[in-house]
Amino acid sequence: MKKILLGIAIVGTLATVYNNTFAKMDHSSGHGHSHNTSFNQNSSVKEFQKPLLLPPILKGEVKNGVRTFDLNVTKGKWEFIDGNLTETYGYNGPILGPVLSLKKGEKTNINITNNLSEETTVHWHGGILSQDVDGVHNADIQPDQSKNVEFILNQPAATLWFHPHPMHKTASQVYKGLAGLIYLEDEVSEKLNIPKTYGVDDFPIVIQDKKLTTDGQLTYSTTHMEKIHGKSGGYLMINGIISPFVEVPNGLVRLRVVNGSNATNYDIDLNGEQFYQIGSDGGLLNTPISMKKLTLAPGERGEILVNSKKLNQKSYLYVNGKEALELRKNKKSGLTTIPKTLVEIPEVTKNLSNLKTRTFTLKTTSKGNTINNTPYNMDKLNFDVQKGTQEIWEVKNGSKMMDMPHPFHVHGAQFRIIERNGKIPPLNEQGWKDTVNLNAGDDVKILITYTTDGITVYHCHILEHEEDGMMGQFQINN
Ligand SMILES: [Cu+2]
Repeated sequence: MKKILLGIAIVGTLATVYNNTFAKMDHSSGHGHSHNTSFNQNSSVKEFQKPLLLPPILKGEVKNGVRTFDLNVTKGKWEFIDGNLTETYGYNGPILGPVLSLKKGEKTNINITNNLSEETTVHWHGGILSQDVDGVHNADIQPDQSKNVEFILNQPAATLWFHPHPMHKTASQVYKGLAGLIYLEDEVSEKLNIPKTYGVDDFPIVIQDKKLTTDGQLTYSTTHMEKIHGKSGGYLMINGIISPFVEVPNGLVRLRVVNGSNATNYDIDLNGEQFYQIGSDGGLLNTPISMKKLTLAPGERGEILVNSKKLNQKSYLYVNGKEALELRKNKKSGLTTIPKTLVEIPEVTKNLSNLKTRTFTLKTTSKGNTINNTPYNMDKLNFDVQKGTQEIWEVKNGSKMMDMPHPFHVHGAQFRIIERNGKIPPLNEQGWKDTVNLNAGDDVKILITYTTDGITVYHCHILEHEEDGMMGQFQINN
């Protein structure tokens, strides 16, 4: 009898919280853009009591020089809120996925099994890969089917990630939990004296926000407003945990931050304390960049070094002004010296005037989401290019009325930002990028080189915009 009563009491508490959620949702959608997203106050969650989830880091099994992995796309249950099980998706587990530890130039073989009751694909975001393995075209894996994918990543060490990319199901499957990381290392990154002990001084930090329904589920649907503004708000979480803590050594701590949200831009800071950005989407930067705030749009990554010696015993990583992760110092000592230089990134040549320029205007209107006023058509190529050529792409956010940011993502390439609104981009945007954020009215020029084969897509990484048509495709001719 007592037990039953207790059960009712818990349900009662949850219901209150979820009602709160709805109040917040209405508030945030009414105010529009994701940049000012308000998150739940987490009154149902004991803050900073749960440790940060550390996904297993897999080195695979080397057979005949090929590093092989098994990746099972599964359904699961996850306790976002204490005492409530939410139905989720995950790779090899109930939520998110493992970290695949890969080496540049090495043959990688991944055996994917789909244990969902709907089709899925796996896209290797940031990987310079051709159509046959990119996980977009003809890539559907039906329920209970397997697919074997083999590729070589011949690109600098970087923190990449993988997520589903099936037509019209990308947003819902990512939202339900499918996202894993790739730690790509090379000879340069292995020699650098930076934190690299996984779970000790080197941590994956996947930031997301998700709304739970009144019965605590992640049921995915989009209102008309969410098609315009993206699905944003609800509970802020790091690696699938609301308000976790992590123990860090006294010294340098490396955080590999991934914006894994569907539609929310995150401003990340340490309440005014300085930190250093050492990596962007496609690799390490030339030199560590001193910063007090890092902004990441959906799909973007940023690696940062935090010197915990300068922090209190307990301090916080803030996301959009909210304490998101408690950094708790343990008794271990860490590295103390930040290297002056990291990697050599070729300079973007000054003589770009003979390159062809293409223009892409991303626009959200009440009628829908388009690039160059055209919604995505899977049966139509928007243009074709010759393999090996370089072009300048001028990408514009034309959604002036809507004031929406659009993170522009290109598959199968790492590009460089040449100009942001007519100026040299900030230092932390001068490295390798596969996703570039455009605020309303922004005009960004990127330098892109085509080295892959087949049909490649580009799209807004607000997943609701992508699925509504803010995507295009082109053919790279051999
Ligand atoms: Cu967009």
